[in-house]
Amino acid sequence: MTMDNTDFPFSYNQPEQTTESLKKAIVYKLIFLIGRSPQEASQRDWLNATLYAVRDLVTEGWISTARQSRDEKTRRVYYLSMEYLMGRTLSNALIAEGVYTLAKDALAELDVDLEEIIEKEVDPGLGNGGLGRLAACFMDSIATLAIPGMGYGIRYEYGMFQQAIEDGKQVEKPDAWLEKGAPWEFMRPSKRFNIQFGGHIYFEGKKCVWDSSEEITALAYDQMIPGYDNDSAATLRLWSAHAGDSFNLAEFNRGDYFRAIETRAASENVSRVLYPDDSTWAGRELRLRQEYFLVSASLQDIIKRHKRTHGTVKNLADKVAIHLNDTHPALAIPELMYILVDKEGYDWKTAWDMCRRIFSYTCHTLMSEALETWPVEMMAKNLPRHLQIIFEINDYFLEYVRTYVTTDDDFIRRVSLIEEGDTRKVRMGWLSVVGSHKVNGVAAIHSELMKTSTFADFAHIYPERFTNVTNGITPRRWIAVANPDLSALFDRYIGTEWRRDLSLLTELKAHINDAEVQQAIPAIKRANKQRLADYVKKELGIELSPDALFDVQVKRIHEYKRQILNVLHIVARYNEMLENPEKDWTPRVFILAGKAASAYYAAKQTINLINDVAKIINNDERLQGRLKVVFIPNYSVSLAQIIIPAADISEQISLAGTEASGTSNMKFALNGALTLGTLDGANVEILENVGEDNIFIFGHTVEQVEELRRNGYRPYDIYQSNEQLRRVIDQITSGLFSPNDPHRYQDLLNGLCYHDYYQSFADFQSYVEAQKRVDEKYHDQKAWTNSALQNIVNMSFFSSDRTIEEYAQKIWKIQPLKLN
Ligand code: RUG
Repeated sequence: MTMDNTDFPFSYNQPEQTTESLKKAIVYKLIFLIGRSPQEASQRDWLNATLYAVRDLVTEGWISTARQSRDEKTRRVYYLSMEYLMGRTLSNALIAEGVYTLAKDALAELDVDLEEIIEKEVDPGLGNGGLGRLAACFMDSIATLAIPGMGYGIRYEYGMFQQAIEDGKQVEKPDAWLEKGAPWEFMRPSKRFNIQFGGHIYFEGKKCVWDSSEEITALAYDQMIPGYDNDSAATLRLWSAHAGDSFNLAEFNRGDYFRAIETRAASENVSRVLYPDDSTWAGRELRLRQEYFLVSASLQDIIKRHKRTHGTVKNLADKVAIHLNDTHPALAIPELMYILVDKEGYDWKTAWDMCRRIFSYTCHTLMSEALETWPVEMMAKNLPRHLQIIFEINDYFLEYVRTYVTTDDDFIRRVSLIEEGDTRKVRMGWLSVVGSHKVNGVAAIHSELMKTSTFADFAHIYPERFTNVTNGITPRRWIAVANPDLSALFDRYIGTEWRRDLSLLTELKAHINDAEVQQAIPAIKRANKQRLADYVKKELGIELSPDALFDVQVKRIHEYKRQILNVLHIVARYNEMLENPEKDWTPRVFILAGKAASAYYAAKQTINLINDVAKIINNDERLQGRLKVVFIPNYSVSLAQIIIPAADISEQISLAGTEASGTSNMKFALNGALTLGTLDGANVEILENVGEDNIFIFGHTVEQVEELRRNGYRPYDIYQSNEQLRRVIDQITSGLFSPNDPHRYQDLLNGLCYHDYYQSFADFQSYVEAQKRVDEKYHDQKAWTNSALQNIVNMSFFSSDRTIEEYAQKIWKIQPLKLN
């Protein structure tokens, strides 16, 4: 049957929603999809019924956007990422569809509280931290801007572990997020691809044949990402591993039925669990297999879709852009070569030219421990043909370098895709640069440093390839969903369109001296602080006053992020407060949250120390409640939505040159917190946008950090000369905070006193002084409110819509759809 756009047979034309229609839809889903009557429905049943009803509102626009992009044969981008931290769907979707209030009213008529059921939704932790959350913000912007494209990832059965704190220590519990059902997703039984592993290769004349020994099926699950108020939605396709119909025939034929079944179960391990490492990686075979699983399924899907639309792969590079979110999906480069050369019969040069036009790569780090390298042997065992392709890419590349750049052996050894040594390794960062037409860093300073440090040799070979696209965050989730009171204030003064166009915030500048705005800003902050205080009271039993200054550091626990510097200052402040109890101390609450990778000893020790310090301080009556320390367990997107709007101070205190960008820094500032930070990552651009009077900058610059390293940094000298610091270290050493286990922090302290790779001691004094400036400013509430406002109104640049527009124009060369 053929049909044109007008007789699309399933066009249901969702009628304009009313409270009544939404109520009906929810009850219908409850009864006919969930199988419960309203009388016996649980909160979760109501949640799922509402999700199904709202999903219907998004679906038609989703289908028609995909159809339009197919009909118009537009160029598309495919975003490949091992991580997505999407957050809960319901509130975001209700806002995108403009039916939040309707749904609230409809449910109220059914005696159900919308906010309560929103809290019941599982927050899938399919990512570690900044990188995964960035991918989620990008999907939201891609949908809102109607950029033709989709995201690909893995549907891990177990996401990021749930963190519990027991006796001050982190304990990891499995995150079986799927057990509660996933009503937002669509299973796609027909979208399945075979993924091969292992075996060997041989040549038939010039043609290479890969005879694999293992096959797994990748099965697609789609999620709709609703665009904001545009009747459109993007797709996030997540792959799940299934044994499919494949059996180990040898075992089966030997009559070993159970072994054959066991093997099937083992092959499904590929999508079983997310690796909980952030900014570091462990060279484990299962991770390599996961990366290939994502890449192979996605590329097969892309090629199949392309052929269906265009009937050929000849114009693939004209119509397809594939973006690599870090090196994790870098195997996509040899995979495309494998498809083009071995399957489609292209000659090497044509295939390679296409490849380089198609791929682009974002680097999210400078730290060498985060750059993946895979042992050649491991790759040979799992992906023999891909290893062979990588060797061939390397031969061509090094030939190019020798011919056009230099014959210096040392240089050539440095840029080779293969690291020589006891164990030969494939350098995935190098492969990503060589196989892409554009490589970008994620903040201005980071992109510059990439060219002078990690990728200096490559910037010499391909100077035009390197560029910057500063990260951004979606105002839909980080203001509209997370901070309804601030959203309402924006609506009153600048209208509602800021949700789609954050540059409209500049219009608020004309109103910042209005008495109402001046009163509203602290009132909104106070209400958000109360909301957080209620949460802390309920979950941890700790009483917090919303009149205290809320000083917040929430992010993965990592030495380079220097939570330890925060703790050292807290103890120093504690000492000072006890020495000068009569002083007019600004009441402070230090709030920390974040997960440590399960095998990261120093990070776990840091969590323990924070909790030990909190216990002593929170119970010391001499402080009269003017100092509190809280570690909130199990940090997640939904927790961030409560914590970030409540912050007065945003701690962004990584050592200069280590945090590629940071994105929580942007969320905090947009919600009116003042940054206390180093000149690192996007803090630098936040400073440029908000002005130096509205931010607290401290610490060494990148140049000073490097100089200190060059000249031999001796933290022990600082320990000896800085009395305040010495006292803090001595107190921790003496077991003041861990009386039952006085030596608990010896390793951590030795590390600081004798190595201190991230130079916490070097920045200690400057940090303490900056904290004093914070106190002073907070005493002047009017000045504080003005600075908070300057932060809010100057955040337009940090919208992920701006970021995605830059990617679309500069890198992907993609136009938004003009939605029908
Ligand atoms: O550590 C970086 C953050 O600075 C950055 O903001 C974020 C998004 O670009 O990515 C983080 N990151 C880097 N997460 N993993 C890595 C290295 O694989």
